[in-house]
Amino acid sequence: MGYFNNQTGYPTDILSTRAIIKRGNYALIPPNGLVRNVIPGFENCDVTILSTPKLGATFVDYLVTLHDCGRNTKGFGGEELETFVYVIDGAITASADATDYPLTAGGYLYCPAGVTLRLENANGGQSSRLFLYKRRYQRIKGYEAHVVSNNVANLEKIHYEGMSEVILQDLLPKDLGFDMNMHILSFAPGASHGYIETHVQEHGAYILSGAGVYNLDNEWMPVKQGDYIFMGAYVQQAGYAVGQETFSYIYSKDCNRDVEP
Ligand code: UGY
Ligand code: MN
Repeated sequence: MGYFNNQTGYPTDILSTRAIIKRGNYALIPPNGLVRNVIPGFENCDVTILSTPKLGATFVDYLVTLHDCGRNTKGFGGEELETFVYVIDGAITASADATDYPLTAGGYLYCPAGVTLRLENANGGQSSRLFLYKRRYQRIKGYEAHVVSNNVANLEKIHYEGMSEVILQDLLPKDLGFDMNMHILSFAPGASHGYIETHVQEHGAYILSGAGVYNLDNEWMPVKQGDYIFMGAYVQQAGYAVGQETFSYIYSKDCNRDVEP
């Protein structure tokens, strides 16, 4: 149920949810239960805020539906904020300051701090869905990030840690000017991580396809396309793909910076 699935009104069964919220640790947020958040600058859009500092994240993630004439032309991001948009489905024009980037499904645009991101639906009257991210940029002397736009269809498919059934795609350059990256990890049915990870970096992950059984904080739970997962610093994490389809998710990861004691 919920606006995101066009299922509102009287319930047909006992109210229940798969959502699990462990602030500062991890969260599993399925599409049922999402609500709209009004954010100045977004017109003809449904916006849902996902991870925030209130959940324990150092970044903010959003799901955005741009309806007919949907747009944010006021600008998203700011002086010290880096932003990233990924097109889940549909077609949009994204702009980095005055430069336009037409994006279709799988297309993305990264704007470094100080470059404003603008969004406009371009899907012939149909809606477009976006995964949107922002974070306070951690500057280091001598390095700069820059605007990046591409489509995942053009990216190298890397065998993840030697496993041909698990494919990694890096959406941003491995350049010290970048303090974060976006990746897509895709598991063939039956494939899994090689081990349960424990690391300081945080992730915000949106499941693009398929289904899996995922370990968060050493608990196994079913997850599927449309679910969002926040993984906080150090939380145990790994997954198995189940069913017939490739289990694939896009996720952010902070990188290339030391930690202040
Ligand atoms: O890059 C990562 O840390 C990634 N393998 N984590 C994850 O999939 N949960
Ligand atoms: Mn990880």
